[in-house]
Amino acid sequence: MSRIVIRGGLVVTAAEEVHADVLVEGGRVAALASHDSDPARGWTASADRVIDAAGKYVIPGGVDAHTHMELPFGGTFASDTFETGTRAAAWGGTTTIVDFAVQSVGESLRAGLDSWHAKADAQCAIDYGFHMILSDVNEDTLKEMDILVEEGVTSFKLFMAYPGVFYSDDGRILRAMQRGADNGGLIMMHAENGIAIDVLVEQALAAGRTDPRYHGEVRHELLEAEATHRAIRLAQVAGSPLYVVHVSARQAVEQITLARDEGLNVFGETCPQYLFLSTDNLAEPDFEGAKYVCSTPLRPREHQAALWRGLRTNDLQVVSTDHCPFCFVGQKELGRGDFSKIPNGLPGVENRMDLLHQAVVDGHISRRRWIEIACATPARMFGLYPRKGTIAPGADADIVVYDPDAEQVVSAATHHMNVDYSAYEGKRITGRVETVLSRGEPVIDGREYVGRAGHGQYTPRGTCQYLV
Ligand code: DUC
Ligand code: ZN
Ligand code: ZN
Repeated sequence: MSRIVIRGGLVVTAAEEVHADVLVEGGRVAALASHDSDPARGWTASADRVIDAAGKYVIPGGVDAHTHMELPFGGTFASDTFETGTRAAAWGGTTTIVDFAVQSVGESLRAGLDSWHAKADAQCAIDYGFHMILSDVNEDTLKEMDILVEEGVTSFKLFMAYPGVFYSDDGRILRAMQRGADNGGLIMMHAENGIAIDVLVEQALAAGRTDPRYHGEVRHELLEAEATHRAIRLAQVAGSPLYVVHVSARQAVEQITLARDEGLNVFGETCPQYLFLSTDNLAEPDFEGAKYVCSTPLRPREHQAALWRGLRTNDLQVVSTDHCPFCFVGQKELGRGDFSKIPNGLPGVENRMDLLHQAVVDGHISRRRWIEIACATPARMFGLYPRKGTIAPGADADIVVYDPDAEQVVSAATHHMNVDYSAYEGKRITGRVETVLSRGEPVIDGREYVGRAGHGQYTPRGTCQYLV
């Protein structure tokens, strides 16, 4: 059994910050001891490998609970495969992803899940689990939900947007929520009023408003807030918890805050693009705005303060990426002359941990909150804790040695995601991943990729750990 000691760093978890040496044995965290204490010296003497973390942070690997590798969308596919996307995730300090398997209309959940397993099997550099997108709620698929929860697919995404594709009406949503209330499955909601949005899309195009920036206008912030409100009340009626994905509008945060103040089990996720980018990007000339088309859309800059505040007050609990990359050339370009044909999604799985560290540097959140929203809470929310999301005896040794002083400039020229642009091109960031272990195996070693496709294992999940 290999023994690794990570020595001399500041161990940061959601709960505490301690100068400790970490002993890794057989892929798990075996023990922590005060730096250079007698036990720690003993480990160092007998270790197969000692990683010097002096001056560095030793943090749990990131848990990105919202990715879409190879997602079919708008006549094309998200450009990262499980192989390229999980490798890029590791470069950015993320050691677990939870991706969305898709049930298409008319198909069983099992068929959708099987095809996602086939895409991911033996391809991943890091561990992964699945949520299930429910596109067709009916008697059979409701029954299948119970089986999936038992098997470790314990969360289900429903869409109030995208009529004709992923959309579920309120009756179907209510039924799925009732089932989730019974079987422990967590309902994740894409909260935008897609029926109303489609009217506005049609009107905008008819009036010749075809540029990417109109994507943001037709997907109105009040239509996010309205859908968020409706989802909350449907969940309340069903007696089910609710997790609202990719919250971007200030008014949607208000709805979540209100619900939580009422004592409801309502949770909210936001993403780096809503914290760092805005409609200014969507309005970039020469169709460059297409690079920033995602749904929910980017909002005017003023909304960012409400998102940061929500993260500080715990009205928002998780930052995931909604990583769903499409190349500018050949993919985003499908929507030249018609913004509604631009595939929706942004790359980001490699950038999340760094951008959130920059938020620590900028004073938006504390260091421990960084780890809480990016590692511990997503692990708890989706039934992976304490195996994932922390550094504690018994946890998987998914550990990142992070240099808080390194300077980097984000660029498509140096990133590892399979996409021809970066949403954060030219952004200066303080902090950088140096070494990444996944279950004790080095994946990134001193800024060198030493991982392999197939190391990453499918990880069945328990149910949400925030429910009593
Ligand atoms: N939003 C996106 O931007 N892309 C994929 C699906 C979604 O809901
Ligand atoms: Zn969505
Ligand atoms: Zn998504």
